[in-house]
Amino acid sequence: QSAALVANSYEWKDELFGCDFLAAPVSLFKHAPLHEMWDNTFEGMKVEVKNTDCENSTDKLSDYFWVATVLKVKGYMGLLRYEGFGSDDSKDFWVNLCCSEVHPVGWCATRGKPLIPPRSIEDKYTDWKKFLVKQLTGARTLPANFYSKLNDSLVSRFSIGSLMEVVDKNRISQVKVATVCEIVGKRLHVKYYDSSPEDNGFWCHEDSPLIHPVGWAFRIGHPLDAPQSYCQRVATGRLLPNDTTSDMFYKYPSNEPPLFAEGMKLEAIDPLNLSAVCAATVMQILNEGYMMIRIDCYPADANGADWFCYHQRSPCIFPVGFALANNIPLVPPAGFAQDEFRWEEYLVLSGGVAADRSLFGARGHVVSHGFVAGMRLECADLMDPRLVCVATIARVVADLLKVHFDGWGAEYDQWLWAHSTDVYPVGWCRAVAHRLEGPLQPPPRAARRPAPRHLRRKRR
Ligand code: MLZ
Repeated sequence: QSAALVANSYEWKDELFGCDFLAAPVSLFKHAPLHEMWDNTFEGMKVEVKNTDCENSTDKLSDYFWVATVLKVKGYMGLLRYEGFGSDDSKDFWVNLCCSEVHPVGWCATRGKPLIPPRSIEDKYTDWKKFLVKQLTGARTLPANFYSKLNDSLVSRFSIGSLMEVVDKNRISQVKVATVCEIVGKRLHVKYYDSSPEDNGFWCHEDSPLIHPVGWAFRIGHPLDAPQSYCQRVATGRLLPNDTTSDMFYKYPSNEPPLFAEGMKLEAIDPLNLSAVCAATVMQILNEGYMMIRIDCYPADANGADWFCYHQRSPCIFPVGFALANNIPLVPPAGFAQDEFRWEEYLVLSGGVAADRSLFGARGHVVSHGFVAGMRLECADLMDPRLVCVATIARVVADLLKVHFDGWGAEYDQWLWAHSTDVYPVGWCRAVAHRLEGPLQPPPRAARRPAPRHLRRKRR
């Protein structure tokens, strides 16, 4: 039941103690397990937990428990203090509240496990039983079904072998038929139908807008790379047991008429470099509100291989002037210097027309996601999406987050929608047994050797 430890995975530990460590609350992540009940549930709760402050705590077989209070919650992590320590914080410790390490009060009694007071305070009271009864009267504890609810919330809609259409990481203008080969915490590891054994495929959350049901490309009019038999099958609408269907995927409103038109100019997050907001062009209108967009700074000779499908309701496209208004450096079209580029001049020069502001809806006005700069989280590195890394919110602009990977340069930063399924609360990886990448550490300083004698400077 307890999530397995993943080798070489980073563990949030001492940094959690810092008063300045601000974890994004679990309730802000609508795709995260138990988000609906998490915040305000634990603080002040009493739980039963392993007693590591006892004589034979190093003995692997020791199975002593004690009661503790959850003092603070940061992400999925809880700060615990053993009962009896009063205001003494010297033995406080953090646990991942999802990892079956904490139990409801009464759990030990039903399992015949001994409750033994911590050694450092064993002389503090003579009648520990009386003390505990007093402390526990009227106390809240973990709901008995907590871990079964947690397990339920981890069950994926997909299974190993599920067939879907996934953006081709090597040619972003097409989707490829792919199969789910692994699922960790509702993140799907998919392999393209024609991938070589060395190819690692692609990773994304099951609610990601980058994956689609069988038949999607055909319906939308989107380029597809698939075996011929697949195309024939899709054309006839015949489904096989492993085929995924529309109801299993993230859905944009699809009954709207197309809002944009070919040739319109806009600003968009570069799908190949998420740290950049770029001048872009609508290249083609597809069905159900989808369209192909090209980032204007890409080199000119790609023959459409660099077009990328965005939905007209995507939170990653913006009206002309959005970057400037929000103090985000805009990457201009190829051939323009960043500090010289002006949309007005460029539109006149190129005869282009800016997509009207009204097409982007109320974007940038309603901000109700709750994220603020400085919050810590875990985030998929979408340039290498099998990696989930420790990260910090560097900026919030309306419903966009600029996520910074701790220790890495700003060129690795990612602009993400605040409701992106690629961000997770602190402790998520451990909770679902996904590997977590730690901060990039500066390389150890080269051991200082004394300079050769003839190069040593003379003392004055
Ligand atoms: N090999 C890659 C991995 C970078 C991962 C960064 N994650 C924040 C590189 O060095 O570019």
